[in-house]
Amino acid sequence: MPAIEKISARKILDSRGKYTIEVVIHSKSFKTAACAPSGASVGKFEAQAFPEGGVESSIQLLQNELSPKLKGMNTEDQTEIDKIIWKFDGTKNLSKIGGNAAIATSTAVAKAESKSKNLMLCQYLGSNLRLPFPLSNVIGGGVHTKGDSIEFQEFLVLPLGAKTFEEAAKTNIMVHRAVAEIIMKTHPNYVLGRNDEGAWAAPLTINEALETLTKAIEKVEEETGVRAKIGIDAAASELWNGRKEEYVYKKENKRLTSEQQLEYVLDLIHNYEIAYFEDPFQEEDFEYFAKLTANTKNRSIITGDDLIVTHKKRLQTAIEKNAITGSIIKPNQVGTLTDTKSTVELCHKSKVIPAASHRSGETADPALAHIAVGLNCPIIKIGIMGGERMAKINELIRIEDTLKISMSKPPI
Ligand code: 2PG
Ligand code: MG
Repeated sequence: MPAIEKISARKILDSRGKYTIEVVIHSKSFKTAACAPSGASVGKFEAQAFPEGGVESSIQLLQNELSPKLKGMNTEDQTEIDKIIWKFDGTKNLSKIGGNAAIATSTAVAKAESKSKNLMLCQYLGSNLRLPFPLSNVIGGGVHTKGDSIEFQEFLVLPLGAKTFEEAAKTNIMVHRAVAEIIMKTHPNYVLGRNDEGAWAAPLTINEALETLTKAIEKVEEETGVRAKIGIDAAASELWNGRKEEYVYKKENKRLTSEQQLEYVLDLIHNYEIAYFEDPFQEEDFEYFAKLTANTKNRSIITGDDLIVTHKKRLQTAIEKNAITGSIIKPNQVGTLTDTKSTVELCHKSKVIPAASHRSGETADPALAHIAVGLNCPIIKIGIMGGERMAKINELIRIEDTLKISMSKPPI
């Protein structure tokens, strides 16, 4: 139960080479640090990562104004500390201090408390701990990929048949490798590169990507016996032309109305057995999310990311409208651990599957692994390659090895 002596912050670089913030809580006996990630496909309703003045302005405010307010407070008082952060900020979207400064502070407080109790962060955050299934980006497009990339942002793998986390992580790596081998055969003239999340970037069509991924999953299942399914994050807000009310697929040269998008998504789910579908519609369209959900019960986890932005109120709306069966949980979208926790609690209460998620611009902070386990999220959306993704994967392997806990029940 350390008392906060002061809070300091510095700017560090994220995996995209952009500045982000690291916050350090100083107490008498030790210091704990936490870093915040940043998104590229940012939801309109999420907390603003940095204020007008950028990361420097966050640091100044945090050190000169917020730190004195939190001085002397006990790191046990997470809820109270998070309340003070909101009160100090005074805006609806944390635009004064920045959502990234807020979440890094909030997480560093929890780390300090768990350290003082000699617990792993996940043990401090929750009970009945289970390991999440890693939902991982294998082929990438959208705003995470440069050039003439696939319109959907992410083609993911979900290793539902894995018995341990380590086996699940290994399965995803094997699928990632198999995809490269297949593309090298089908398109021998391509040079393959990796995008912001370590997914393969290749000028494939949506169908080609799905066929490649299907073959790769089958090949790996033949070798290992581990069953896996495909997931998609369409990040459809990025495709949406609000003025014309249509989804624009530039590369595929087509424009779809919401009704046509619904048919298209249903076809994909049917043809490729897509077990997880994130943001199939733009971030304000609860209605079409609900239509899709009504048509896909038990077949695919229809998940809101930009739709929910980890906000309890938006989740409540989605629940009332039966719009989703899954919700992305990105702590920096909402700004504090207390808010993150209460959104996840509402998910559990309402049988919505919470998927703890990384951002496309990440740091090596492994906290997300603990948040996923501690808050009982059966899915963690995380990449396959890259040190900043591995930091979380390896942390989950450590948690599995240290606590000897089992996997969550497969979410679908
Ligand atoms: C998403 C995320 C992570 P970003 O849309 O789900 O994959 O991307 O961090 O750019 O919002
Ligand atoms: Mg998303």
